[in-house]
Amino acid sequence: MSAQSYASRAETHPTVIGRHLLSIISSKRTNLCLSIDVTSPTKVLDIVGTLAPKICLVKTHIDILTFPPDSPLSIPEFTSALSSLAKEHNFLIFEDRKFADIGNTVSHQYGGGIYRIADWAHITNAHSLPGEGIIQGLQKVADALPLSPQGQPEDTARGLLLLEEMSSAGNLFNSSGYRSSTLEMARRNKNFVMGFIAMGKVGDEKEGEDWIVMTPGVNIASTGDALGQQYKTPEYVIRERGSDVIIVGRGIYGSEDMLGTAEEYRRRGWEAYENRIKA
Ligand code: 6AU
Repeated sequence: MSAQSYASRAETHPTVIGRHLLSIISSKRTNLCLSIDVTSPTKVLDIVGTLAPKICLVKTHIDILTFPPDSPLSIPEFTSALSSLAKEHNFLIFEDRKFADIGNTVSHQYGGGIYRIADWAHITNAHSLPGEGIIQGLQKVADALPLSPQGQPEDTARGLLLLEEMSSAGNLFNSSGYRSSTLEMARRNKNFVMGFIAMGKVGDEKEGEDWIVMTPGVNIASTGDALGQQYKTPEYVIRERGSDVIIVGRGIYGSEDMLGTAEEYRRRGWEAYENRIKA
């Protein structure tokens, strides 16, 4: 379990984007990532605009948004509006793309197509199932991003999370060796892999390892949904299991008082962290 503060890890994390995220978490006192699985682009921007002070990260699924011909926003207009909100309110953007193909294919999916994910998402994620080429294919795109003349290094720094575990019922991540092989793959690519999607701490802190772990399947009002999602509380995830970031979707945007509920998740996630580092 990490007893180190977010602030001290913000000085030493091996990736630029990891240091940047940890410093946002520390200065805004929030380890809450808002996951926003609604399908209207304008609604996404409205919700993010309202909840921005409470969050360190917004997690998108760009491919569930609908952009009909009469849509008030094009895809680039949407991503540029989201990027402006991120700059203004000091949070990062995580596109939950869960890449899962060979390196050559994912490089096109990440850098091109209609979404151009690498241009606007600071963080994305991938399955380790296809082997290490997936990391190399994504990193090639990230490394080729141009830095704007007045930009900061973190503006175009990119990071990858590997899926080490999932929250859904009956997932196959416990099959022998899968999780340890995923960790080994991350260890060989430390300048791009910043951490994991997992249910709790990953890696060996005594060996100086520092992975940022983000945990989905967090809800304080429900234990699951009808399609296999399984929920835990912020206290369990952050304090008991040593994760760093809670990812919350329907628990927040499905509630009547979104701002009040987001504040409750922020406070509980933050207190769970403070209790962990003091323990
Ligand atoms: O809070 P929810 O249940 O409304 O949304 C959870 C979000 C969804 C999922 O695609 C995502 O978290 N997710 C992931 C991620 C982040 O990779 C992995 C996982 O194991 N479980 C999960 O729910 O947008």
